[in-house]
Amino acid sequence: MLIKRYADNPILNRDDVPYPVATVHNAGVVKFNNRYIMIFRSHKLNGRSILGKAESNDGFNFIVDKKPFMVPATAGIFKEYEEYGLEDPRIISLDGEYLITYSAYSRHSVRIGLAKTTDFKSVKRVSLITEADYRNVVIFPEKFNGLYARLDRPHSEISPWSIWISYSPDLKYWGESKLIIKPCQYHWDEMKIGPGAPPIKTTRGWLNIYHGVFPTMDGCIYRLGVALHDLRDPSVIIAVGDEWILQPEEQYEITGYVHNVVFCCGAVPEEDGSVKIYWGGADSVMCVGTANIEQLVDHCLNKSRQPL
Ligand code: BMA
Repeated sequence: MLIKRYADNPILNRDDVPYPVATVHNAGVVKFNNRYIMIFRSHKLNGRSILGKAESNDGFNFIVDKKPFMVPATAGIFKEYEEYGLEDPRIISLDGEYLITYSAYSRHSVRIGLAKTTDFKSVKRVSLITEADYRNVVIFPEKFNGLYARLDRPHSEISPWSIWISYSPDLKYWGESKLIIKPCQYHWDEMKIGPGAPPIKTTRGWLNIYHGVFPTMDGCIYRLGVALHDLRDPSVIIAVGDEWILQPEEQYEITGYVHNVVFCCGAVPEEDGSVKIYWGGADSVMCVGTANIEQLVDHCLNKSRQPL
């Protein structure tokens, strides 16, 4: 087992939230002032999503804030593009700021919003960084040749949904986009893939924990896998692990708001070489497990599949 599930999973469910929600899932997590900050998604009782915040001393026991952290904007350009809700946040720390990317839903489809905070008390929206039909955008926690880099997941009607990379000088204008990993036919990630947690720097490359989807007669199964990107040029894929690292197996992953889902938006590397991986179970609850970072890198390298 590469990932050891925490014995007291799920670590958060809707009863832990002091305002009415149907779910607590798909959270970004970072360390801030030696505490763990989690920004999670919740469905409200009308089916639209908002983002909540929880804090922890140990990364396992979280207390949820009394009020939501981000709800759809009520003014400006964000109002128009967040009307249907905010989903699946990812958080990174870069240059003394925390950057939060999230899916912004509206009658005009889904695109990616970028917000910044320095204290997790106030949050400032920066820009809508994609056009329509993007989800799962994850920014690297380092720049490359002075440019920000992000993993993208545009939608397509003529090709399975895949992982791309793009760059920006200022977090606002993005380009130099390139396809880097595609789903693999008749394989656990054959239907679509998408970035999961922000990439983790290791001596052998950037470790990318991503999700892959397989269609069955009983609906889709969401699993997690890993890929390794070149340290200097993250558009170069060193390896993609052939086998998944986590699949829905526990009751809280198999049944819920959407069955058979493990979905990751955050992972926290620790100084002892372990990583805490956070995932939403069945789009209903938050879960955590621990893994050894070097073993995840070995998993990519020892048995790989083609990236494209
Ligand atoms: C994806 C997103 C995720 C969700 C997953 C499983 O398309 O909507 O937020 O966890 O489906 O329902």
